[in-house]
Order: sequence, then C-alpha cells, then structure tokens
Amino acid sequence: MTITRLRDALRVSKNIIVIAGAGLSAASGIPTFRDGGGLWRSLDATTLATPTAFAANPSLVWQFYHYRRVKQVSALESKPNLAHHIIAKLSVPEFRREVAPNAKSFHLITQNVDRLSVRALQSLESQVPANAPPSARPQMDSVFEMHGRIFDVKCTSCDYCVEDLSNPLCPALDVSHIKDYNDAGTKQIDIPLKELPRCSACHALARPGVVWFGETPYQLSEINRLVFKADMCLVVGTSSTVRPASLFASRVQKRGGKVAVFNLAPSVADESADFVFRGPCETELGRVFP
Ligand code: BV8
Ligand code: ZN
Repeated sequence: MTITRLRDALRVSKNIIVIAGAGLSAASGIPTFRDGGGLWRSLDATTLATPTAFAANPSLVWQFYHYRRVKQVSALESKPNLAHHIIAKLSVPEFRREVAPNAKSFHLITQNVDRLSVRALQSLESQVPANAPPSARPQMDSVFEMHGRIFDVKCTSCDYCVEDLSNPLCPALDVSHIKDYNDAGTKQIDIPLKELPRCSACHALARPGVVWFGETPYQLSEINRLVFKADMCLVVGTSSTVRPASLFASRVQKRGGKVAVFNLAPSVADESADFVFRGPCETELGRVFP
C-alpha cells in the first residue's frame, strides 16, 4: 500500500523538502499555468513572464499582472487550502516528530508567487499560545518563494522592493471601467510609460517582484544546499516543466533519497518517483498526513 510505504519512508527521513507548484493553490481558486488556466487574453503566460516582453511592452505585461493580482486578491480572501495547511504543519517540530521522528529539518520550496503557503504558516503561528515551547511553533524561515511574490513591486533601477496589495496599483491600471475591456483581452489598451507603476524611492519604472523566465530564481544557492541534503522530497502540484525546480527531485533520488509525487495529472516527475499519488493534493496529502 503506497500510503504505508511512504509513511515508513518518512519515519526514517532526516531532511525533508517539498517542491510545490501551481496545483497546490488550485483549490484556492488560483488558475494554474498550463492545464487550462494558463492562457490569458489569447497569450501564453510564459511569453509574458519575461524581461524581453516587459522591455517591449510594459503596459501589456503590467495588465497581465494586474489581472492576476485581482484574481489572487479574491483567492487570498478564500485563504490557503487544506494542502497548504498540511504542508505548513510539517514545519512544526512537534507535528513532524509524529510522522517523521528522525527528521532534523523540513523546508518548502515553492514556485508559487501567491504567498498562500506563507499565510498558512502565519495562521498556524497565530494559533500557538505565546508561552508555547519553540518545538510547538512553525519554523517561519522554512518557506523559500523561489519565483518571488506577485504582490511585490520592484524597481527597475534601484533596490527598492515592497509588498503592495493596492488594487489597482495605480489609476491607469484600473482598466475594469474601460468599455468592452475584458479578460479575453479583445480590447488592447496602451498605458503610457509615465502612468505605469513607479518606484516610490526613485520614481523609475517599477516591475512585478517575480522571477521571469531567463532570470535566476531567488535563494538558489541555499535551495541547492537543501536539495543536496534532502533524503525525502515531496513534489506537490507541479507539471515539473520549469527549471531549475523541475530538476530538484531527480537530484534527491540520485543521491539515494525518496521522491513522492502528489499531482492531479501525470507529470514528468512521475517516471522517477518512488511514490505517486494521483489526485487533488488537498485530498491525497490528507490521506498520508491525517
Ligand atoms: C533560469 C513567476 C537560469 C512569474 C515563474 C529557453 C530560454 C530561456 C530559459 C529557458 C529556456 N529553456 C529552458 C529555460 C529555463 C526556464 C524554463 O524552465 N523554461 C521552461 C518553460 C522550459 N527557466 C527559467 O528561466 C528559470 N531561470 O533557468 O535561470 C539559471 C538557472 C540556474 C542557475 C542560474 C541561472 C526561471 C523560471 C521562473 C519563471 N517564473 N513564475 C509568474 O508567475 O508570472 S514560473 C511559473 O511556472 C510559475 O511559478 C509556476 O508555478 C511555474 C511552474 O509551473 P507549475 O507550478 O508546475 O504549474 P503548471 O500549471 O505547469 O502545473 C500545475 C500542475 O498542477 C499540473 O500538472 C496539474 O495537473 C496539477 N494540479 C492542478 N490542480 C491540482 C494539481 N495537482 C494536485 N492537486 C490539485 N488540486
Ligand atoms: Zn527605484
């Protein structure tokens, strides 16, 4: 039975990592990239999430991120889903002792930019009484948001970067009032450069605080160290098509570690996985970690 075999493997694991993707947040109403929700205004997300696209047409790229920020604000209201909470609990040493008594470390490496995993940790932290011992607290530094955060606004010129939940970020991005403008994007609008989001420090053009294709993911050397040390890797809700995240599980396996995949559809990671759980991660994770 796969569940029993995975639980047995967890009992002897020392350093656990989770590699998460858009499927982890699907149950929170956030569209994934490639299975159906990945298209926007008949454009493919991956062509818009690049420095080249932003340099060529910052107005279009900012409208793309405005559209996704609006979608995510509603999802933020629906808060993290069960899968986020189960993973967040693994960052609590006391809980980990029950499922993985030999584990010395746990880290979540997420490709998602929606902050829902951090919010799950924060809600866990808020439930712990002030006088509780450290072992009862979630380790807040256990989450690596390797592709950045969609609500961060970063300067294209100085090192200013801040989380800004305003909606819209600037008056020109409040496009909902424009006649026949819709998500399908039939109406193309060109926002002048000076009306796009600007840096509050130096007033240069600002950009979304995410990692685009062709850019180096955040905290990559730290993440590579964790991947190198891991002997258990849970791969949750990702098509495993985006590098370098898609390479982490095979590295764990090559060094004798175990890999468990929790995914709705078959994914590249399945072939080399020791355990495959096909279905929504919010239910499959609940079966392994009741
Ligand atoms: C890098 C932030 C160098 C932005 C993202 C040619 C030219 C240039 C680059 C490349 C190239 N060829 C390859 C590359 C490298 C490139 C890459 O991998 N491209 C791919 C497309 C081939 N990678 C990069 O450019 C990376 N940087 O390589 O720099 C470097 C490398 C190492 C060291 C130094 C330098 C940077 C990549 C970061 C891109 N930014 N996001 C934004 O959000 O707008 S990536 C984007 O894709 C999201 O972060 C997303 O999370 C991520 C991965 O996608 P998934 O999460 O897997 O989402 P997807 O929709 O694909 O799959 C969801 C899965 O969930 C599905 O399988 C579905 O079945 C499942 N699912 C759905 N519901 C559920 C579920 N599963 C369980 N339960 C459910 N309920
Ligand atoms: Zn600036």
